Amino acid sequence: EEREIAMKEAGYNTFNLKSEDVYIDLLTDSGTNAMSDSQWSGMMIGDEAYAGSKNWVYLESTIKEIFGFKHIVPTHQGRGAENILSSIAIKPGQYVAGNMYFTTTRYHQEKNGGIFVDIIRDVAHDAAANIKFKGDIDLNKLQKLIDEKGAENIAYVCLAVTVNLAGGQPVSMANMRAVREITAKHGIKVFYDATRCVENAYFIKEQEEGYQDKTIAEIVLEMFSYADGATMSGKKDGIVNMGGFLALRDEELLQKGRELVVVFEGMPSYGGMTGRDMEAFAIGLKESLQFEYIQHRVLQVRYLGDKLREAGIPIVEPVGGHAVFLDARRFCPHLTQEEFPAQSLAANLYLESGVRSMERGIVSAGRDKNTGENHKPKLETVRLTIPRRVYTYRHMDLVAEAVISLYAHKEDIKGLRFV
Ligand code: P70
Repeated sequence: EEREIAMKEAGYNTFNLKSEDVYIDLLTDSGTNAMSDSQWSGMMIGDEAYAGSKNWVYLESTIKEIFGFKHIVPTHQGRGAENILSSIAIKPGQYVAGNMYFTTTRYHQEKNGGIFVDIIRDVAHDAAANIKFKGDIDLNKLQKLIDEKGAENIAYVCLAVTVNLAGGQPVSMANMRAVREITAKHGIKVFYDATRCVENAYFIKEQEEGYQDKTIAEIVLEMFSYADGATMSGKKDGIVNMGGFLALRDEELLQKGRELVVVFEGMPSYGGMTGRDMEAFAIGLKESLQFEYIQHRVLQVRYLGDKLREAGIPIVEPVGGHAVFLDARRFCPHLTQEEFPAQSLAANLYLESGVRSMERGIVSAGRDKNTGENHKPKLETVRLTIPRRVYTYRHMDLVAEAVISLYAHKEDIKGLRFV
């Protein structure tokens, strides 16, 4: 009864719930990580100087070492870096090609006059297709875009590792290398969204030929050797609650980026983070590269996915790095997309169990600016996102039981309408 009241008050929108009304919180893996004892002790040595904090010196050198980039601009979180990159690297009217979109990333690209083009392989839009490296860029689509629009009209390629909205799907090293080769021929820059890059590296080690004997650190370094720069939300694979950065090779872009960070984020030696945040971020990045950590992370997510699949629950295949996505189209075949099946499924999962999840479908996709019509994405999903180092396998059992028991009476899930 309490959950019914809470969900109604939240307008059947899981974002509007109070966290104290939530039992197991799988809304996101962003900033919800548990920090280690080392990170907490790092918090105690915060150097809160306005400029030149020693924690910045440490964070900067750590990022340079891990990713191999020459220049780092700190930001308060990922979207701060996206704002700066989009402002300095896009001329109005230019195309920005990406392997599917992410909401904040695409917003900043479009706000700066960019025209987003999705060049992910088609199969990434098919929830049921169980194939490796589903996040790969379709090289033919990339080549076609260059041939049709001209290299000078493409601002850059934005390559996300992993692809969040496709289900946390990784990109293969072979694909990153090939994208580099094609773009280099035409002088087009490539910027990565590094947000979940360590999870991506784990998949490469596990599944791509020739990488089994490499360390996660070696794989990450090779991945970014094919990029001109990157934006990162530290709130995911940085294992912190807040933080981010923009990495660059180009001096000219760096100069422009440093000018903008001052007005949007803070000085180029903190960018919206406190000294203690920067210390914890640097330590978190190092910890994320430990094989035992990242293996546990990815396998815990997969454990939940396996349990659901075995019970016949329709999920996005294969299970990605950060979440299990319920396929709301197959879960609620009695609802049309305009009845917001994923939104309703997320609300009903909360009512069933107190588990909070996130809609990733027609509501998240937003509306056409000009016509006001809903964008209708092919993927209509509910994301069960696992925070890092927070929950146990027993919690995963409970989540699986909740989904399975809801599935047994799925016909009761009603559609929603906007009021
Ligand atoms: C999520 C979060 C953030 C994110 C991301 C990728 C691949 C950049 C960012 C931005 C938080 C979120 C954001 C918008 C709507 C819902 C949820 N993803 N790139 O839960 O980073 O949040 O630090 O600005 O996934 O997936 P930041």
